[in-house]
Amino acid sequence: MVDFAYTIAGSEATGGAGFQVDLKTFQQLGVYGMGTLTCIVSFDPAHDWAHRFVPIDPQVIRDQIEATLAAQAINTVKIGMLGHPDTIDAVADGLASQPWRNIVVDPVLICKGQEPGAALDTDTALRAKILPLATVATPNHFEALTLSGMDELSTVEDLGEAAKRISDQGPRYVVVKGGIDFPGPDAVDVLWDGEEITTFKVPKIGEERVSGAGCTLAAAITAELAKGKDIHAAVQTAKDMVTTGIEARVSANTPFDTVWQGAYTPRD
Ligand code: PXL
Repeated sequence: MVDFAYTIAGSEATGGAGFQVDLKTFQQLGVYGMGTLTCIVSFDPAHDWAHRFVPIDPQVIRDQIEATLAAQAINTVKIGMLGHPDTIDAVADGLASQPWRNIVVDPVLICKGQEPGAALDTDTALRAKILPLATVATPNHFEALTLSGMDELSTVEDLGEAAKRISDQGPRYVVVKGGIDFPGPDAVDVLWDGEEITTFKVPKIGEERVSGAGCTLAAAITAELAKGKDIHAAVQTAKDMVTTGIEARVSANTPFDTVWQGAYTPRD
């Protein structure tokens, strides 16, 4: 029997983030991917790869969610980039239309290369309407700082404290991705499961940002939860997939190399 995973996310046309990454990750992990587009991001090669952002009409988002949920009994969804308060309303309504086993929220506040604080009303709506619905949240370093209200995240204890504070806002499980912004030689992620902190650590592969690492991690957690894995096993598989995907990264003319999900072979 096939397991289904659903992504509600934005398109990033070069394949280095968002919807494209989610579907590649789902496929590689052996789950049937379904998806609803929230926005279209087209980098601008003539202007330093700046983000050109177009939101999808909220009614079209509602229609996509309606079609997807009518087609299959789906219990696991990943929420990626939303980008506009009207999008957030459409997605919150869609989520409220049925019960879910797993709602994985990757709280995309800004993309790489964007200015922090570019869209404060969107961030506020995300925190008010989407984060409380999450069963799992996967903030990166910047998002964890913003959502926890902490001044710095420079130790594993800080990452754990941020995860707990974010969990207080709704999500049962919080995975904070330390990434390249976390000081030291290791790429550190922590999982707060409501009772304890688990640390996932591998040596950093280079000191450069790689596009798609965060999306891949959250999508892989989603796929594994869809298969019925528990959160600890899901995060471990996701971490292994991201590490392998960064080792095999694809270079591009964009400012960042991108993760290659196809390099990872699932163990089961
Ligand atoms: O990495 C965050 C992200 C998510 N989704 C889309 C994006 C980006 C960053 O560029 O474009 C669609």
